[in-house]
Amino acid sequence: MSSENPAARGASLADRVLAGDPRAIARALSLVEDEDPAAARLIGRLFPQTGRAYVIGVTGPPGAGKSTLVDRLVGGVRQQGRTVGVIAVDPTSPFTGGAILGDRIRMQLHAGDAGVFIRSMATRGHLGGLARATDEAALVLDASGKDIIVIETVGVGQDEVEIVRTADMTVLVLVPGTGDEVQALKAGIMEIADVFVVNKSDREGADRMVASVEAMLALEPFPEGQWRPPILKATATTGEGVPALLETIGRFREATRTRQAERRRERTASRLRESLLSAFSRHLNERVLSREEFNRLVDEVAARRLDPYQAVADVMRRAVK
Ligand SMILES: Nc1nc2c(ncn2[C@@H]2O[C@H](COP(=O)(O)OP(=O)(O)O)[C@@H](O)[C@H]2O)c(=O)[nH]1
Ligand SMILES: [Mg+2]
Repeated sequence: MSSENPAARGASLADRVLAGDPRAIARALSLVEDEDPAAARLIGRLFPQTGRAYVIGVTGPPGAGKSTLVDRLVGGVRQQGRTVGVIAVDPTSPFTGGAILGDRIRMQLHAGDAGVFIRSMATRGHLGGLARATDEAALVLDASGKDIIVIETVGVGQDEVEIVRTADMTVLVLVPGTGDEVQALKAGIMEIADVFVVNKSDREGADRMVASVEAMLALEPFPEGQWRPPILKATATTGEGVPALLETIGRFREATRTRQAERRRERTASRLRESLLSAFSRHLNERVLSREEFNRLVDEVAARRLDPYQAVADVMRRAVK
């Protein structure tokens, strides 16, 4: 199996991923996470076999109960006879390993069930890279034949919003007593939520939280026939509210079936544009304009001997030759 030739190694690894071999999936995810050059070839092999899985993003503040809820969802999805892969992205604990440890324990819950694969990914310091790694990890799980993929991520900023964009639908998990946080979250995460879950409903203040999300949604116009994000209550620790969430997920999927293709196409366009831009800027830096040359250009422009438009035009002429 182990070959000196990475391309050959990639090939057989791809076949094993496609066959759903858990060890191959784990290996593939490590390559993706490490941004190993072999990952690009592997993804290339897997890509034609992807696009079948339905991807659900689960996001919300740390400690909201996302992992507990995802565990319950995994159980529910398995009861429906479908397979599921989970990617837990936790940029907040790259050093403590707390989340990773927790996810090891979660994995043991489903150990021996080949229909479940759970993996944690920590940040490598740059979230842009993490968004790409999450994308690719979802492709690996998709290629491995998982029907449902859940991406769990801490919803705090724009980068996490980017991660969640990989998903076909997004579940935002909130908890009672964080009304102020609703305001804070509003700018980024709120508008991409397709379903709100007020978790820890066994605690004081769940109804107030529901009311404040409702008040916020009331400000937004939802045209006739457009999906209006429902607000569900749940207690992940007991499983209460989980069947309703599963049912809502199914309803959303049905209601947005035609829009979904459009949504995936938009995502494809934006990812492709990003990749082209980054490839082009790499080309520019590595092949066209050395740092010294760039600095010389800056000197010329700063001294008014060259105008910036001319500078760009000159570089572009060399870049596209
Ligand atoms: N009381 C209560 N505690 C919960 C509930 N759901 C999760 N928890 C607890 O909240 C803590 C954080 O849960 P976790 O799933 O790790 O949150 P995450 O950081 O959002 O993934 C754990 O101690 C859970 O047992 C709930 O519905 N009610
Ligand atoms: Mg978690």
